[in-house]
Amino acid sequence: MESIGVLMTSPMLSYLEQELERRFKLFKLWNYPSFSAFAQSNSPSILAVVGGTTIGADAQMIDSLPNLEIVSTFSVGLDKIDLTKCKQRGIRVTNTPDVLTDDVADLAIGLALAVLRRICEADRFVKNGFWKKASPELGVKFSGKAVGIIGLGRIGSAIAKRAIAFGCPVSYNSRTEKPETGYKYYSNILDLAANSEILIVACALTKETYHIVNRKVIDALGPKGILINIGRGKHVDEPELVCALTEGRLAGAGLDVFEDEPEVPEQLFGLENVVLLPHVGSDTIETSKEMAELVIQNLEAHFLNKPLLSPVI
Ligand code: 8YV
Repeated sequence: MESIGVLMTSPMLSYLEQELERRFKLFKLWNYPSFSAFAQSNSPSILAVVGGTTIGADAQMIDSLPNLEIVSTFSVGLDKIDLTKCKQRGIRVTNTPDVLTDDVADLAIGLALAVLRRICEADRFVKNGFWKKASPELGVKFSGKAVGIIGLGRIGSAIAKRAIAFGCPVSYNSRTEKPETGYKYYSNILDLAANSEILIVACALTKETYHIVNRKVIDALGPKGILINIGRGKHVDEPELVCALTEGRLAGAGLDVFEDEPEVPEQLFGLENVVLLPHVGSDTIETSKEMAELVIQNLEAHFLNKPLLSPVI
């Protein structure tokens, strides 16, 4: 397979890079001044694209690669891939489901605990030497709080399982009701928000879920509510969120993702009721390696004419 041209769109994990380099003819997009500069001399060589959450495979990229056969993304999220175009061109698409579910669900609960129990603030309190002079602020109890989950797929279900273990009643909104779960279903997101103390975004980003958390949803969650986002930044109307947090219309937020990441609204930097993470949902040593293996195994299966391990298309 050493002669098969694979385009990696951005630096993701050095292990993935090394393994792709060992097996294929790897092109690293970030070594070129622009995509067009890369495409001018290399586009016919590319049979596979390995994308991620920063750069996937958009219409322009797909159109410029006449021999593209497969897009294998180092992510479960598919929002950076033009799936319609891939379908039209008969290009296969794979992602990395299941292997990252536990980590992302763990982080959602971790963010909720961090915001409510003021873990980051308390850490700074100790490290800055304030403990000898003052008392830390009281936190808010997490166990037993009403948790609302937007999207009850693999990750949403794993969050629900964890929340139940904390004694939290769970309700959810998703495209279809899942009566077998026993959790309360709200077909209307406003009703879900109004009946939740902690609202967690765990759905896929699609045209339908863009800005699913808007001003109305934030106001329904209310001044005691906490928003946790481990989905995508574009699920939330960010200026509205910033406004609600600074005006005290929302109690706090735990955010792993942002609308224009790595840009983060600076107004959030000074807020103690907000915990900000640099999109690290699945970033553990164990899971990153499993995601990389899945990316590689999907590519190898494709080029050996074997069934794909995690096909999307
Ligand atoms: C990131 C994710 O890929 O899989 C996804 O869709 O958003 C995450 O798992 C990961 O955190 C890369 O940094």
